[in-house]
Amino acid sequence: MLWNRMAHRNLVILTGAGVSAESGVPTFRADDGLWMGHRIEDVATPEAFARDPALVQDFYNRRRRQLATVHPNAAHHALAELAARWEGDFLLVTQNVDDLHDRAHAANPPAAGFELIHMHGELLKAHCAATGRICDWTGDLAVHEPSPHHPQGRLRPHIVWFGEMPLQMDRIEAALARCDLFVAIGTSGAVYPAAGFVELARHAGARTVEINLEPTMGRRRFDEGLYGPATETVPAFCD
Ligand code: BJW
Repeated sequence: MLWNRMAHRNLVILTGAGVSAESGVPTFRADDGLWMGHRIEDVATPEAFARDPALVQDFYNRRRRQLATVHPNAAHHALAELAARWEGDFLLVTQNVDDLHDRAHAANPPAAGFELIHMHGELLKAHCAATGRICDWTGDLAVHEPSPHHPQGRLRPHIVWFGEMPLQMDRIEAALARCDLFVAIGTSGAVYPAAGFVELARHAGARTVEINLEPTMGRRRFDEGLYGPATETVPAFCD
């Protein structure tokens, strides 16, 4: 065990693309900066969707299909096991839009104080552009998919694009304000507001730990770092 569980009751863990990388889901900011042939900034904005809805729907349709071919890895399962036995509050905030954490927790139901938030949305959901109402969506979305919630509405991916407000920020900020252990796993810290969570946790007096393949640009903001593939470091950390 790498940490004293008794000294920490309120835990917040932030995950990013690195936690799903070994499941076969590509990360966003690999060396070439490309994501399925696109710069993420060119497809993950409301402006891109208005300009070229076919390109954006196709981008998310391909990712939704790919999700059916991947599985949770040892890091997702270690976090689910931790959630099953954690006695305090445990907020798992993921920036990932895949459902790999959800599947791991479904196989290992969490204790009462646990909550999972997808702050950047979910690939397997769509929302009505007119009403904001959310529905499950496992297949492809048509370019102008009619909304079941509004006669003139169209469905779009339930994804938080650049310039849009991430989801459930009130709950996340409230948990950070009282957390005493904050861990960021597999995220580059390139995107705000998630990149600023470590500062909110530090302000609350929390111990802060970065777990990543390699030290990130934000390494100095953390008390400690643990480096290597998530499928090895996360189970070791959670043990
Ligand atoms: C491994 C590994 C292995 C690899 N094991 N590790 C302040 C300053 C400057 C700009 C802004 C600012 N505030 C807001 C902005 C604007 C903008 C922003 O941050 N822009 C930046 C480019 C600078 N932010 C926004 O627009 C956000 N909205 C917003 O701020 O609203 C206003 C607001 C104000 C105040 C409070 C609250 C709100 C919205 C951001 C939406 C991000 N959306 C995306 C795409 C949609 C989802 C999708 O299509 O999938 O979300 S962008 C993309 O980046 C995706 C990710 O969730 C996100 C983070 O990426 P992540 O997960 O960190 O991945 P990578 O690839 O960057 O890193 C992977 C890491 O894993 C690396 O470190 C590897 O080393 C590691 N790794 N293999 C362990 N095996």
